[in-house]
Amino acid sequence: MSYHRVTLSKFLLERRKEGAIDPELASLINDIESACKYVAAAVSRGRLNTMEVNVSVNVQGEEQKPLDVIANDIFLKICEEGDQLQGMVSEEMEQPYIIPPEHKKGKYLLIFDPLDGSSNLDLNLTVGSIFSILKGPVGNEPLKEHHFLRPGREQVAAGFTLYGPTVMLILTVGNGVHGFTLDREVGIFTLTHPNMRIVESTKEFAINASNERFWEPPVKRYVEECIKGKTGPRGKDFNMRWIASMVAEVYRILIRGGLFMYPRDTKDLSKPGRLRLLYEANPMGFIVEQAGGMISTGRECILDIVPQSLHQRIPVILGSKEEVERLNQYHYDYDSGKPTEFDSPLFSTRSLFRND
Ligand code: AFP
Repeated sequence: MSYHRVTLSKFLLERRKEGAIDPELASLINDIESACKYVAAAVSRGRLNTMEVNVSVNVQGEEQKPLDVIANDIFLKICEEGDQLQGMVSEEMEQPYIIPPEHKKGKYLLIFDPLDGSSNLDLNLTVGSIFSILKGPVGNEPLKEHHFLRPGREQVAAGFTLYGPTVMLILTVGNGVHGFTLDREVGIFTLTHPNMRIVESTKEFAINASNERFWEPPVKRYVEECIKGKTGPRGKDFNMRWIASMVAEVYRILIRGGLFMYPRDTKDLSKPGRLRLLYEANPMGFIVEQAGGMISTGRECILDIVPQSLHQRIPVILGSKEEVERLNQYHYDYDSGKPTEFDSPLFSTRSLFRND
C-alpha cells in the first residue's frame, strides 16, 4: 500500500498554490468533504439510524425520507461552523438559511441536494449528495434569496458524492473533473480518478421510458431511432439504462460515456421538467462541461439560464457531446417546423445525421 497518495486536502493545497482557488474555498470544500463523510456513515447504517426521525413533505411536495432530514442537518451544522459561508439553500428547505451572527461571515454561498435519489434508499441502491458553490454579495449587503439565483456559469466549484459499494466524491473547481475514493478505514478521500473525460460518441442512453406518451416529438424521435438500432437510421445498436438516481447516472457517463435525459414533458404542465435547476442541473452541468460533455434543455445551454426561483425545475439532457448536439438539432428542426422523415408515416429510414 502506498502512503503517498494524493488526498483531497493535498489536492486542494496544490490548487491553492497554483492560484486556482483561494484558501477560503479550499476550507469550504474540506467542510463539505466532512459533511459527506458523516452522510456516508448515516446512509450505510440505514434503518439502524432512522427509527426516530420525524419526516414530512418537503417544499417540492415530495415525501421526505428520514435520511433526507438527517443529511440536510449534517450539511447545515458542519458547513455553518466553517466560517466560509453567508448562507445555504437546499432542496429540502423552502427558504435560504442565513448563517447566524455567532459565526463569522464568509464570502461563499452553498447550494445542495443532501441526498439525491433518496427514493432508492429502501432498495439499498446508490444515492449521493450534490453541491454547488457561488460567490456571495460583497460589502454589507444583507443576503437575500435573489443572490442565489445566478446562472450556473458563475459557479466556482461543484461536485457530488456516491454512497454506493464505494464512497466517492467527484469535484470540479473549474480545471477539469477529479474523482476521489473514500478509504473507509482511515477516513481519507484519495484521488483515484484524475482528469475524468466524457467520450464524445456513445451507444448508451438513459431515460424514464414510462413517460414516453408525455414527451415532445424531438425526444420521441431520438429514442425511437436509438431503439431501431442497426436496422434504423442510426445504424448501430444502443443500450438503455435507468437507475432513477442522477448521481449514479452522471457517474456512469463520466466513466463510459452516454446520454441522460429528463426532458420537458406534458405530464404535469405546472412543471417544465422533473429536475431542479439549482440543486441538480447546474452542478451536474458544470461537471459535465468540465469533463468535455454537454448539457442542454434541448433548446439552450442550462448553464446560461438565469434562475427565476430557488426550486425551479428544468428539462435536462446531458452527456456525450455528439448525442446532446443531435438532440439540440432535433429540437431546432421541430421548433422551426422543418419536416423530418420522423413526421412522415413512412418514417423508418435515414436521419439527417447519416451521410450514406
Ligand atoms: P429523489 O431524490 O426524489 O429520489 O429524485 C431523484 C431524481 O431527482 C433524480 O436523481 C433521478 O434521475 C430522478 O429523480 C428519477 O425520477 P423518476 O422517479 O421519474 O425515475
